[in-house]
Amino acid sequence: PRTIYLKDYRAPDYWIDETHLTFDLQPDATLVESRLKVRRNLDQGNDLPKLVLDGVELELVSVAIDGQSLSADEYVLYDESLELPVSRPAFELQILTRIKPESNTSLEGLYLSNGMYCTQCEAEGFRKITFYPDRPDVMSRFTTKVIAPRSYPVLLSNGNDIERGELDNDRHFVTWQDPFPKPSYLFALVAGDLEHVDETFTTKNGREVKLQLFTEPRNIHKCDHAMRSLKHSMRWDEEVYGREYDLDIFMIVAVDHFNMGAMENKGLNIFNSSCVLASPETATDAAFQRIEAIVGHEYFHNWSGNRVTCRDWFQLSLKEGFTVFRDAEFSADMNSAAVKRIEDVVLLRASQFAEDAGPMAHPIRPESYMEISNFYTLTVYEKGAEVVRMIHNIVGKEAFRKGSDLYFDRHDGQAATCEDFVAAMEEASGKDLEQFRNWYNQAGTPLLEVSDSFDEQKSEYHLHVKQSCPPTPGQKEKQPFHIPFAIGLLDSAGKDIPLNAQGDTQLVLDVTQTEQTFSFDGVGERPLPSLLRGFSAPVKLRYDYSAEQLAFLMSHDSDGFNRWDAGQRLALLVLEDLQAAYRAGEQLVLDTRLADAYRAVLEADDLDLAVRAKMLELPAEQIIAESSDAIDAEAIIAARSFLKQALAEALEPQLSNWYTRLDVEKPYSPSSADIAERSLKNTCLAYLVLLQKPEYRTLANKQFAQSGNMTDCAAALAALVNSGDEVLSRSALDAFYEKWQEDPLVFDQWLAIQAGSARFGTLQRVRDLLEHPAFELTSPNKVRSVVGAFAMRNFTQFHAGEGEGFDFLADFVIRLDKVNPQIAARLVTPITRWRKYQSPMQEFMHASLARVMAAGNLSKDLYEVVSKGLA
Ligand code: DPP
Ligand code: ZN
Repeated sequence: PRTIYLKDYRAPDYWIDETHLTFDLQPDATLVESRLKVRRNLDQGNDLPKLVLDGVELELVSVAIDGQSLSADEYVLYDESLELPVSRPAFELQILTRIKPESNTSLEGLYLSNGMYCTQCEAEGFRKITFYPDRPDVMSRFTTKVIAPRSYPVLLSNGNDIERGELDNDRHFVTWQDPFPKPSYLFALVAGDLEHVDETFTTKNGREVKLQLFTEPRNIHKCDHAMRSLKHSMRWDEEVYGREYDLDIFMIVAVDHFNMGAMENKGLNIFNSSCVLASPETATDAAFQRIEAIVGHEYFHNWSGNRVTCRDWFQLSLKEGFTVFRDAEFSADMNSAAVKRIEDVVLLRASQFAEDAGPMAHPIRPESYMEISNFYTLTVYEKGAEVVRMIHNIVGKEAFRKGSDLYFDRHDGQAATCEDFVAAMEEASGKDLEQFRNWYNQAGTPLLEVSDSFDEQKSEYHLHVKQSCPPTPGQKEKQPFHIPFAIGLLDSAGKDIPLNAQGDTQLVLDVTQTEQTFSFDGVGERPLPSLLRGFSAPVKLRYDYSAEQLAFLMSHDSDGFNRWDAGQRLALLVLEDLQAAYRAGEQLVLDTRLADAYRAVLEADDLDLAVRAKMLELPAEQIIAESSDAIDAEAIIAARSFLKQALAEALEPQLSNWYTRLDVEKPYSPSSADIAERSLKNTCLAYLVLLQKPEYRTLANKQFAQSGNMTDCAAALAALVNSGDEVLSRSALDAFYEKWQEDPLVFDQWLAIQAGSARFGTLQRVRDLLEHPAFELTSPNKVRSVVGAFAMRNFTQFHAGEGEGFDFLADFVIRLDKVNPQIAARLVTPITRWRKYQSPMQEFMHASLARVMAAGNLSKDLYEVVSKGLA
């Protein structure tokens, strides 16, 4: 495969002013007629170079220019493109192609999902529909006529429905017109036997917008939450960003087979059903919150993505990083802001840091790719959002809003770059972001090493900060970053010390050099620093805290995030000691300082319940792994599972107390207060079932059998499955299956609980699940629920034995690559990180990865990830 470079970007030779499409839908032979108004881009010259259109897996039926059909010797048809002669600077091009939605399992382009036609065009799926300049800087006005048998009553595309009618042979059609020019990746089409719920939204300027959510009839009762979330999003974007919706209709369609979470097609969002459908009986709190976040995310794209789109795919973070930042702030406003921040940082530390330290590491604006699908990553999305958050924090809230207004106004209707965004922020705020731009160019997670000194005589306190960034593929040396470093200083009573004449107790230090010292005077006693408050930059922080100091911060820091983070750091210290003891063959003993700190968390009377639950969660294995240079999986597993068990024993009275207090029956609501209660209750339950006591298993069993909502039911099931009680687990799993086998989204949870269980999800069990009659290799949700849950979220069982799990993954990925390359390339990542592991795990992983390569004939997607993993 060919590598594409950012430095090679060139504006398009031709514009497409209008795109007229007609689809005659048939499962094995859909005809796509496209009429394009083509115009020479005169900025590129007055000559008339050949017109090159992208096209993949298309059957070309005919081509005509201004009504003259071309014969086969007048054009050149390549594997992935069509080259046409041009003799006029403006002309109409007519192309007829035939495609087979039925056999399209890649889920890019036009395909069938449970008998429903749908599309996914981002990033480069449109070229599987028709020949087209499939690049985001070519924006065109689309008119789309959809023809289908009447057994597909609902026919949708982007924009407004302008005409409909009946045709012969029991067929009908609907024509849609989108008044906003858009790139091909935002095109969408849906046809099916769908029901819908309708609502209206009145925009701030009094325009009525019709909101419609389409699903298969069996799911129609699961739309309320998404609809409510949509209205909240629309209001929020008006209030916080001044952004109003711009069409008369906004539609969301739920489909079962979908590679991503959802897609922001103009006026017609298409969602993975798992990210839109929910009812209290079938969806967990986490799902409710995910739905709110994703509905918001896709809606927010209408401005940050659609009205202002990306010039090229290297700029992906322009829309994704910004939109993730927007949806994170939306979720924070709708729910517990502290918990949202904690969850985002956990994701970053557990998964993005690993990406930044692995063979696919890339800056949020990559410099090259073979397959762009591989760059829809945590780096582009989550780190990209952190970069926008840093800008927000550097320029301040008001200037940020001015900057975003300027950006939207200046680039409305354009395909923009990351540079355009930073420039708008710089201009609106008057802040110099020159050095800050390094965040866009450089990969890797920076490390901040902090030490301090106190001059008692002069009452002066000094923070010494050193920054570095490890080498990443293609980038050995890094320039220093501009890192906003939020800090506070605590006195011995745990109170914040004023840090300047104005009495501020928190400052954001501008770390810009490799080494820097910050001084504070008038400090009466040696303070305890609270560093990187609120996770003010996506970096690793090293400061030599003692266990006692961390316990002190856990109960006194005025920054809620840092209270939680001190707990994480303390747990990591303890886990490090336990790993060392395990390796030395010593008996593992519980560090009572951690038990005391956790007890204080349980007993504190001022602590938010949701934050309290988060504070009782030990760092995930991936986070522990990330904090060591050479991962010793066995020691990590032994240390963590010992610690969990020991904490359960030490804190039994408090845990059981909380469980009893919160175990009250009430109608389900996804409010943050109720979510907090369920979260703490189920955290306690998860600890309690580890004690070999029948009473707690009875409790779990009772909760499993009696709870009326999926949050409590699934938590109880997971607790039982993790308890190690084979009989109870089996019978609960069977009962769950009996009850929910007809609901694919609940069935997915049944799969994931098993495949993801440290106790239950063994390799053999995972193999059995793949053989389950309801498992489908063509369903990304099912694949993620079994193989994703095992290889990415079941550290214990995936790393068990002598690499059998890695071999299994290799075989599976080779098989999946023939069906769905995008998902195959994602799933293989765990074994591409082999370099970070100790021997012999490292050799096992490497051998499995090499086997994938040796299988040969890999898709571009999988080839890129595997070859970079082996390089
Ligand atoms: N659908 C994906 C997202 O919204 C890609 N744009 O992030
Ligand atoms: Zn997005």
